[in-house]
Amino acid sequence: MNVTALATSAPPRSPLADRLVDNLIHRIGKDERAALPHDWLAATILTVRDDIIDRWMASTRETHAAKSKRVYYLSLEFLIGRLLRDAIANLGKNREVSQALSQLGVDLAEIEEIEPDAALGNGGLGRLAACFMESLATLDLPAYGYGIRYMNGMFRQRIDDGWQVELPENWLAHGNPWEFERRESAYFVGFGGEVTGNDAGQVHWKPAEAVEAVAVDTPVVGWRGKRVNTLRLWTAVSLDPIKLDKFNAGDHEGALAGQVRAESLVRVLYPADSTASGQELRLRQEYFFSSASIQDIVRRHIQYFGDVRTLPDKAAIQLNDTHPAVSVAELMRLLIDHHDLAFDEAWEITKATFGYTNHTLLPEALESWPLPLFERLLPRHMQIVYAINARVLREARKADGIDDEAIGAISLIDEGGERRVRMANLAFAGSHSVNGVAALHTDLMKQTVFADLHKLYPARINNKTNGITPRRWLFECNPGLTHLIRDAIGEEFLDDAAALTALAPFAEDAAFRERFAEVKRANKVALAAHIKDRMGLRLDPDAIFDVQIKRIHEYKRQLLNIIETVALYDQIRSHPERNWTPRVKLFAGKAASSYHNAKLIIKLANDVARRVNGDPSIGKLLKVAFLPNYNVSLAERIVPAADLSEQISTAGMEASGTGNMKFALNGALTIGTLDGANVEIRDHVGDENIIIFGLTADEVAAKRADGYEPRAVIEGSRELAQAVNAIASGVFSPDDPNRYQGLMAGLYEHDWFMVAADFDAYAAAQRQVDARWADRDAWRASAIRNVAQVGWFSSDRTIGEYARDIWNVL
Ligand code: 26V
Repeated sequence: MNVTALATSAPPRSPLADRLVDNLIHRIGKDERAALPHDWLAATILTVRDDIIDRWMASTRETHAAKSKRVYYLSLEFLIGRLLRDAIANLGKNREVSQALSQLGVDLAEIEEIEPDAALGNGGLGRLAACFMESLATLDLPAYGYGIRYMNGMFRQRIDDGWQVELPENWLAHGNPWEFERRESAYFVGFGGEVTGNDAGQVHWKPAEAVEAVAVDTPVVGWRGKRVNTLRLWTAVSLDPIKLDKFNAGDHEGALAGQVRAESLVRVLYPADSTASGQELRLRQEYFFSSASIQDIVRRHIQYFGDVRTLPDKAAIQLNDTHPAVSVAELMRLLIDHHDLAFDEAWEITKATFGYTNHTLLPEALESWPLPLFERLLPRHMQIVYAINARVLREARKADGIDDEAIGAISLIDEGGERRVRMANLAFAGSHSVNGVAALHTDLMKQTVFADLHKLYPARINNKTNGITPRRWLFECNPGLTHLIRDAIGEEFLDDAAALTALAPFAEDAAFRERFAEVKRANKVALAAHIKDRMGLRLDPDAIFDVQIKRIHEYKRQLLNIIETVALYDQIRSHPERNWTPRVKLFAGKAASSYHNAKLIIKLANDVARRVNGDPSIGKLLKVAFLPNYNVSLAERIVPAADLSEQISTAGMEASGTGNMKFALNGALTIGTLDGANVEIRDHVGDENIIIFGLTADEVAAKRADGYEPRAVIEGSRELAQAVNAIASGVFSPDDPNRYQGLMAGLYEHDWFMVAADFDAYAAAQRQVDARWADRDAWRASAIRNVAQVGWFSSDRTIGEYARDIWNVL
């Protein structure tokens, strides 16, 4: 036997490879030969996790030793996506792990692809929470995220004959090696019952029902593994999981009813985003996680610092929208009923501890609860809300320039019609800081929904423009571009995204532009292969990849994009002799299951795709695809491959947007309205490197006030009228010609989202895109300038501002 040959065919395994095998055998219970890809995934996660745990404990010890102030981010959504690639990248172990696995005959990229995508959120608000967690760890700030461990997160979307079908996403099916259940960190959370008082003025709440909230912790690794923080998600356990008497009497279901009821709290994420959902279970979820989190925070504070009155010095609690707003009343309850503080002192502590971030001004998304429901579920909190309200209204009466109408708007109780508790007013009153998520949005908060509260507390509202983590949204999703940038400007941008500005001069460098274009093309080829594989559709990587991916909502105006696509299709057919720019229109996004028009818009995109893609006279000039099941992982594939980013909401309606930032960072040009953070993106990249069109927020407001008549607008635009009428008359739905009649009639009758008003400007902007694309050097230079100028939109910058201005931890 040839000993040398044997030795070279089985090279020595690295210590890491040995650890991988050890974990595979001893923790997964499989040997190398029997291991399936999922077993390798689990073994890899456990191995990487071991390194994380050491740093995790070190981080906690450091925080204790330094007696640091902690940041608590309360959010009903954390859209974290897959964790393995992110953890490996942040630990700087990419090469080491992939080499160790390849020694074992396993491809790292392949197992990364089978990790389930943790979709514990709907959209922007949830993804922002995930980016913030990563930046908090990166900036070495001691922080905890608090939320719910949904057993089923966001639904999985299937497209059946063009229609959205919702299926449960079983992300925990193979277990979750990232998480640690902490049985010892458990709290009672009560609901209902009654409140009694004694002669000493003490109040006692006796809930009718209670569940136990149990902590489940996931480590969050910062860039370069500097710090590991905790994402603490609550699960619910029945206090009486099985009633043995019932079970023994043969009532097997009744015996388990308690556990089923407890579990219902953590079963599903509400699959709505900006649509109202007035359901009792939602309020129960909000209180469940708020109460457990506030109890945990207060317990930790007492344990380390002894005195609840120093809470604001050692804890900053940020409310991610109003979903955790009942926390304000919960902290008041604990301070007054359990720690014997007077109301006034409790109130000062509460305000000094909380900050509130608003993420939408859409009236249907502003949470309010019917008073009888709130009172029945949370009788003690109802009393506290009344007491807070009395105090706020007393302050309002004393202030200058606040009339009765303003008092009505400031009140925590909406008295118009059925009485309701206004969660935004509760959050505003109970916080020392209230922030918007982009400059325009913050101005609109002051002018509209919060105008009177702003008059009463003029120092409270401030702006913190959103950001995205460059680790996930550049380094991990676009390694090609990352390497190219590093070759050009060195490594500083890896630790400070603002240093990307050094790339700007390379826009003028022909050789660099060429390499930049090669990277983009490779990303497009990879996406095209994925789409070919999944949908059987062949795309031309040299066409413009024109992308709109986000939740489907009328205000985001996917309909504007689709109607323009139809108009373009018409134009190409009428003038085949013109020099058309080949385009690929990509759409992806989920619609709230109860949102009829949003689901119809998905069907329309699919109907248009079928017709256009099947029309041989169009050839490669236009292709349309609706990619099913949009989630974080799909975004990570699409974003690096985009040429054109559609950010076309009705001005004044998109609070910020964060997809806009991801695309610009990956070298796509934006076509967009002056809405949300688009305004600031334009300020950073410059007018020449973005395509802005359409009405401004002020113009939209003025048009609405003046009485906008969309019919006249549609009839005045030949291109628009033809497209709308074609859709309405069933050209794209021959199987059901009336399918889109109602949707199109809505445009004629009210067009609340001003699709018609902006159509001509949008179509003209698209032709301007074609013209720019024709000048390849100019397009590429613009794309490079986008990359160079949007480092400011790093969530590190955003978190730095929160830390300094709101949390006082810098
Ligand atoms: C509202 C509701 C209402 C009831 C049922 C469930 C549910 C879930 C989420 C929401 C909040 C919607 C607000 C939201 O997602 N806002 C988005 O926040 C992003 C981060 O700040 C921002 O970029 C987007 O512009 C904004 O739409």
